[in-house]
Amino acid sequence: MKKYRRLCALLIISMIILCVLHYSGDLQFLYKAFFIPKHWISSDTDVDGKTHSVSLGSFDPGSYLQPPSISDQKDPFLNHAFNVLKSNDIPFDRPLPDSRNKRCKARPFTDLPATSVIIAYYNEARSTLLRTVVSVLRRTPPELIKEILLIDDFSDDAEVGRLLPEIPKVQVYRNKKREGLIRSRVRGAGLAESEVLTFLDSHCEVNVGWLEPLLYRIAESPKAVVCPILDVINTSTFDYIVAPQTPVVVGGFDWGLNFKWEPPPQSMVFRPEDPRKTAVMAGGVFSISRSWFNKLGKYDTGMDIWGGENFELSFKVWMCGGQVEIVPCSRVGHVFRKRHPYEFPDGDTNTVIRNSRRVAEVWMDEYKKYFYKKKPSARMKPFGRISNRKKLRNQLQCRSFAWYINNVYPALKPPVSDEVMYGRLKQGDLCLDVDTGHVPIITILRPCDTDRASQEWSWKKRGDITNNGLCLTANPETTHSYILAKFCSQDESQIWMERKSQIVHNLTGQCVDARKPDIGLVLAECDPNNTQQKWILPVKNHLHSRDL
Ligand code: UD2
Ligand code: MN
Repeated sequence: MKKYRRLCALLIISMIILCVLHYSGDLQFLYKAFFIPKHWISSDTDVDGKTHSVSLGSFDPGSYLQPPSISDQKDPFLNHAFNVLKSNDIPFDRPLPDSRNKRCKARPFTDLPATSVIIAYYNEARSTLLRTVVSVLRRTPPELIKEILLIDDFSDDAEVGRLLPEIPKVQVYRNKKREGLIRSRVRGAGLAESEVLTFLDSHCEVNVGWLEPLLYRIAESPKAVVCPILDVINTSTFDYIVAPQTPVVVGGFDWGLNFKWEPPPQSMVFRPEDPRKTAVMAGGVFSISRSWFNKLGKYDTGMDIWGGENFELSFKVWMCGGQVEIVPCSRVGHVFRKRHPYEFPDGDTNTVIRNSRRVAEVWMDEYKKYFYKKKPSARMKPFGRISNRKKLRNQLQCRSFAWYINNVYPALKPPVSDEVMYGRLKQGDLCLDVDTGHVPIITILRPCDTDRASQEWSWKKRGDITNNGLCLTANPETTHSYILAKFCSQDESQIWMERKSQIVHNLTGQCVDARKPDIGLVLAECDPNNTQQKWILPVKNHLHSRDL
């Protein structure tokens, strides 16, 4: 009996010791040393010149990285739009040339917040994905990285992510269906526990001291959304090509919402270590305070697969009181590809146009007409509901897109246009609209509705009032004093003048009158006292004459 009691006590004590070892972070190394075979690698030099050991836990890179598939051997660019054979040949923990300006090295950073790294991936190559993760662990002081959250966007091969959580700090979440990078990142952000979120693409390599200047800037200015300079990893050779230090390029775009790199405005003088304002971010690699990201409504989860989310986030950051910046002391390499290596369920053009249209409709106010001018087919593409995103913008009390253009991106000039006015032609809460249920199409008054594009009229210098290729038309002989919407023809019947809030028909000298709101708008003798002839017109366009 005594013997039995002693055995029990021994068992309990050893279980307690095991539990302590298991749950105590400090002693975990002892526990793991005994129970799990471990792989260790050495870190690169941190920003302060020190190194640390990086544990890969029980993860074995050798068995993770697999021989190339037959199709990869036949054409190494086929599946990933980069040379996957070359990538597989390069060590997963390779050294990189330190691409920072010398002045970046001397800067001490203390009291930085920690970050969660979020990487969404879809059918990424194992070698690039692993190099992305390992580069983060090797080039970041451990206390600054809380976790690395990988969101597998329902890749064909679920195994790619299955072994990675053996690496300490790495967690993998697999979507139940393909969601696209936007909803995948939002999922990652929802799981993240740190104060700061840092997003990376799944084929990056972070360089020495990449994170500290980003976190430093956010600690200093919590509404700053900060991007590193992106160095180029060559798609064929996987050479790491250091982006030139001068000029540092910043993000810009054209009215079709196509992103481009540009030199910063010439008037700006910078020290090499100063953050630079950028009108938009490239999209994939940046840090943002988690609470700021949440307050801004994260990303628009109505957007699919790829594209447009960088505009949505950049516009709202600027318009709602923050700023988007490039921090030149932070450097991250990225494999820039020439084509999408994956399919888009709805086609890439359709998807990007749909996403861009959501951005234009929610954020670009009257400037969205320039987007449609550049992408006429966008008008025909359904883009889902946007009322919640508009509500969000109202709640946040964000500034106008005109403010954004004038203050953040004055280099983007409106296209030359012969437009004098653009917007709604109103009587009280009613707006001039078309009734397409009739042939010919009649014009009517309808309750104003910002979602109805048919209420947005462009009044040209010559006098035509047009919407979507149709012009207000009245001809006493053919339209019987009704005002119709007909294809624009440059005809006299389509010329209108403004006179003291009245819309006067040039041919007849009569006025647009809403006396029969149910039947349609008509021409009638002008009467300055008739309220049914009085219109609230949009402000005159001061932009159309600006030089380009
Ligand atoms: C750029 C951005 C990218 C994103 C995109 C616009 C950089 C370096 N890259 O395109 O981050 O902002 O512009 O949307 O600024 N992915 C998924 N699910 C998908 C498709 C992609 O998870 O359905 C992942 C993909 O594995 C990658 C990331 O999203 O990690 C970005 O995709 P990409 O590398 O094809 O985009 P990129 O670099 O051409
Ligand atoms: Mn990418």
